[in-house]
Amino acid sequence: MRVLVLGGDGFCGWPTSLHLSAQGHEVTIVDNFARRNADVELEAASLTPISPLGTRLRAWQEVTGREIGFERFDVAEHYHRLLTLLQVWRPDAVVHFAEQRAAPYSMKSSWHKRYTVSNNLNATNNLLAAVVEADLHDVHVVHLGTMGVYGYGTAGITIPEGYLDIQIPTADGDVVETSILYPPNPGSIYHMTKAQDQLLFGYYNKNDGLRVTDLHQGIVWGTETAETRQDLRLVNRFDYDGDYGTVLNRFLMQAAVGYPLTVHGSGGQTRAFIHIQDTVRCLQLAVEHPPAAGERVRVFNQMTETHRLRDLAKLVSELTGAQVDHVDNPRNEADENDLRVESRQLLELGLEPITLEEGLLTEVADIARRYADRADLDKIPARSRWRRQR
Ligand code: NAD
Ligand code: USQ
Repeated sequence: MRVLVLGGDGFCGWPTSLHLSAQGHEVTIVDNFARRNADVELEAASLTPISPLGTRLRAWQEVTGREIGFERFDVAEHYHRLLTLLQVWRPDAVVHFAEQRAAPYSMKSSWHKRYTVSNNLNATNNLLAAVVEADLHDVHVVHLGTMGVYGYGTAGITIPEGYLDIQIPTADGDVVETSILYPPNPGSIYHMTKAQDQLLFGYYNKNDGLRVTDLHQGIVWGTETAETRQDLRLVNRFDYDGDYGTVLNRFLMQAAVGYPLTVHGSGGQTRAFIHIQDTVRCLQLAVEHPPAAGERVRVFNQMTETHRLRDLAKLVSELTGAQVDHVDNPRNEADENDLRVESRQLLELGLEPITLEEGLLTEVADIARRYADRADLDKIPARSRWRRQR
């Protein structure tokens, strides 16, 4: 298949592009390097020494003989570049990673809120409008959404895959049965853009019959995949800073450099997780199994397990001897929540989940230790606050 990967230079997009290419798909990446530019803005950098994209692509060709194409433009701004690419290249599937993905970054200031909303919603709307204008009604749009659209209160039920079956009592005493999008309850401006993306998908699916799979992904951990391990120039990024670093990778990195693990508040928050190797496998499964024509937007919960943060910190501490520090929580979020998630559909397509086990945790901590001299400890504290301090 021909697969266009929007945001293919990022943490999930790069290993996904390599994995799809390794499976024999023809891949072209689009990226505007917004993520690399955010590193410049934040004076932070990936713990692993990532190569420029040109070097990455040449290395992949040298190692495997496979070519991955690249177009540099902004999906949210350069509509006609996107339209022309779709018209000329005519992909079978478009994987859409090209959004600002960090909740703390989205909450840093009004500029960051406005940038995140305008980047994410315009990128998604431009893609959908361009698919319609290019008359590519069979193309399969695969979007990376987030588990965070459901919110992190305790729902008291197992969170379904996207839709909730409900019964509504009518005025004449009957009951109407219907299925609605699970009520969104986003916890940051970033998560809110993903909740709004869902409405865009629903609308274009209803009006234009577009085929869409929305992957509600949990927090990704790990860094390397089978493909990125093949050459140092293919190494994936490892974010650890207070804006882009996600919790489990941060704990593993902190343990590796002897920094006390930064648990926000009580650590009673429960979240969904998935290893990066499973992310790329899920993307392959989603791309290779498009929804039928006329099917409603398909939603998969792309996660393999849930964990309470203080349990994760304890596990990492027991493995590495790291101290655990309960710091003030800069976010506005529930201190404790339970989380039960339905995630059958990807398993039915053949996913064999990689779950948290010592070997893998140690491997990630080893990578962090290998590059510890690149760490800037001043970038570790999470300084973006959800509420203005008066
Ligand atoms: P990332 O920031 O590393 O990658 C995103 C890529 O998209 C970057 O290379 C960036 O330069 C590019 N990009 C952003 N806006 C663009 C635009 N307007 N035009 C062109 N390129 C643009 O993020 P990631 O961790 O790889 O996440 C990818 C997707 O997966 C995001 O949509 C994110 O919401 C979702 N997701 C990530 C995680 C996670 O834990 N990393 C979990 C759940 C969902
Ligand atoms: N947290 C800590 N200590 C830290 C960092 C975070 O306790 O040092 C806590 C946060 O307060 C939060 C939880 O860990 O309760 C998760 O934070 P995170 O930064 O790991 O993840 P989050 O902000 O939710 O965002 C990440 C990705 C995002 C994706 C989301 C999936 O950056 O792109 O959508 O995970 S999910 O969480 O399922 O919504």
